Amino acid sequence: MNKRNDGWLGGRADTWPGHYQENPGIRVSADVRRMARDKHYTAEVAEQLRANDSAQLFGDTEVNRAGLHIKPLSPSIGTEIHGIDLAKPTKDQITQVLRIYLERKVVFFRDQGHITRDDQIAFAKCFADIGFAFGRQKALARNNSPEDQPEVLLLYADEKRPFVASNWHSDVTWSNRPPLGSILLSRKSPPVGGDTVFVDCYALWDSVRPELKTLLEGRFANHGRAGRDEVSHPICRTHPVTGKRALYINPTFTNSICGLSPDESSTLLAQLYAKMYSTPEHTCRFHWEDGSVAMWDNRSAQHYAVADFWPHERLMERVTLVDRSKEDEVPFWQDAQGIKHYSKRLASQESIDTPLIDEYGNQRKAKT
Ligand SMILES: O=C(O)CCC(=O)C(=O)O
Ligand SMILES: [Fe+2]
Repeated sequence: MNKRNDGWLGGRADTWPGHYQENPGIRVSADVRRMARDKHYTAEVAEQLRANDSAQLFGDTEVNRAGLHIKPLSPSIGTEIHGIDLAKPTKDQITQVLRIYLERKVVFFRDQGHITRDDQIAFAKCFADIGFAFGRQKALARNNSPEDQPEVLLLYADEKRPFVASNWHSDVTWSNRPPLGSILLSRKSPPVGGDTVFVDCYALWDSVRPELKTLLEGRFANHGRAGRDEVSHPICRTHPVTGKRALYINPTFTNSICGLSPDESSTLLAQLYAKMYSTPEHTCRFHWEDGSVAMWDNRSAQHYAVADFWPHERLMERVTLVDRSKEDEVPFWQDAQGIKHYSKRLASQESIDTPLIDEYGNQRKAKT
């Protein structure tokens, strides 16, 4: 009879030493091996997490001074922000929303059904420029926009049109300049189902094995969709504002890893996806009510709309955010020397003046 030799003792999963060791590490970039032998270090990590959780639960003086209350959906990602009217936010509230958004990767608001499309656009403009459904790409999505408002994307589903984005992705990674985020408002939510799940891509990068990180850092992957030339993006993407690193591949648009054979590439992608999408610790799940709003960061999170609400109606209205800085919206990987590495494959209509590298990560001199 075959015996397991991985230390599994049976019973609860957390009695498995491997699980015990990995578990605290899942929550914070801590050296789990050191934690296993250094009690003081472990106590420091625990203290850091307690302080972090308490800040997420109660907010800090800045949050409270802006009249906001916050509620984390999970330790890793997602916070509901209460006490704001998106039709008339104050300057302080915008500052705090931006801060929480960058830290938590997605934020949510409730009871905003009264806001008009113009209000939604005005709120979005407090943070970024407004794009089209595909960001800078002027092409409109196959879904509709109201005639006079091409910036608004209507995502409608019902018995006859059961469309929903039920696959893991961050938006439009088949473009050289994917939109940085979106603000999605539910005008009509199904009575049950139709939640959206978000995953923390910083945590996904942190949990890649160290030797695999070395292989993936500075490496690019090809992304595409039918009828378009492929583009490439760094697998490990540095967030242009927070400077943190995120795993930036997704099974919806990523076709292959540059510089590997097709077999090697698909095996490695399958391994990465298996790990990425089997860790509920890195996710949060948002249940929509009429008037709920989600504002997410495509650079640090992916999302999945759960397709379990057919035949009910679900109507969402989205405004797409693009970076005010044209340079920063092109995904890059920043190395230890601070050099930003961009893909060289910028289609002519999207090209910008930035230092470029080839798809294998070799730096090329920027034209000055
Ligand atoms: O409908 C949703 O919950 C999300 C849809 C989506 O993927 C998007 O708007 O980018
Ligand atoms: Fe999406």
